[in-house]
Amino acid sequence: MRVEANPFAFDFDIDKTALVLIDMQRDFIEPGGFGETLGNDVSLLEAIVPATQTMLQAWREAGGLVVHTREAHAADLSDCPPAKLNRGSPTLRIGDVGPMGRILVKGEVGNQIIEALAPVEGELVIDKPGKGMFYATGLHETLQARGITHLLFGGVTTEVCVQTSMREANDRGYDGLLLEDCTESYFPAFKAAAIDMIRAQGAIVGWTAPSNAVLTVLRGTGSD
Ligand code: TIU
Repeated sequence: MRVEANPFAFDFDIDKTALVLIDMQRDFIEPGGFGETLGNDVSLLEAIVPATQTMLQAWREAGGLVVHTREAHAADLSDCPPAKLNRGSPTLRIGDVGPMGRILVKGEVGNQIIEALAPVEGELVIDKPGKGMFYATGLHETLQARGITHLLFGGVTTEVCVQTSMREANDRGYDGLLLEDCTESYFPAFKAAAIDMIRAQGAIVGWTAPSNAVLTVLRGTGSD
């Protein structure tokens, strides 16, 4: 399949491609979670949910692999380095108890993927202690075992966990495409800059396209 993308067309085979949704968990999208403790207005991020849901549904219907990630730490925080735990001056730190349970801790209410995008059987759910999806997760080996070579990315936030994951993927030999309307930042200017820098210099990190470009080919009306 060929998707019209920037800076040029993105070719992929569904059987070798995964849709990766980064950290669409309550901690970042709903009030009372990690995103808000950092001083952010979380309402911006909700806006991508309908487009992401449409993309997820179409990808499931096409039979493609779906990977959901969550930024998540063990209850004893043994996988959270002091450099991450003590950074800045959030109102609540990782592991503290907030309105949705302990911040960024596995199993807590806030750590769950939002209902609209909840994983279904057969999909991968990866808990990651870092910003990037490959660090300390074993995901590269899992994707290699399944013959995955291409990745479509959505999720939050664009310039933090999504871009870090795309860069990690790029260095591991994957071709990655960012779905522009399925990703968001607390800082619109950072989202725009991340999109620009990903596709600059002849796709130095990867490609970007609106989700409709992918939906068009999945529905069989695009170029092959
Ligand atoms: N703060 C922020 O923009 N993002 C994160 O801390 N994690 C993710 O991007 N998932």
